[in-house]
Amino acid sequence: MTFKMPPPKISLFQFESCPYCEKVRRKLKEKNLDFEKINVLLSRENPIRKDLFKKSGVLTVPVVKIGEKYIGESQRIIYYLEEKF
Ligand SMILES: N[C@@H](CCC(=O)N[C@@H](CS)C(=O)NCC(=O)O)C(=O)O
Repeated sequence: MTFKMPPPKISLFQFESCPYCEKVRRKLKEKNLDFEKINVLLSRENPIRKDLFKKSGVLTVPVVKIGEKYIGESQRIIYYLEEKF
């Protein structure tokens, strides 16, 4: 008998108009992964942006949260998605 782990919850912190975010959205769709988009504010002083920096170590978006893991930098995210899914 085999058990399948449920896929982890994926959140994408992003700007809709950001090309790096678009690259990540495309990869998530290509992998058929469900994800929620969280549009962040432009100001790095925004508490959500500050928290993202604390958790991912990256000042820019996109940042993905996969399960409890935060990953920033679009190319790192793409590599991670390629490796895990
Ligand atoms: N090297 C980064 C570049 C990401 C980037 O430049 N994101 C811009 C939006 S397109 C950003 O977060 N700008 C807001 C800021 O720098 O605070 C990546 O590939 O993820």
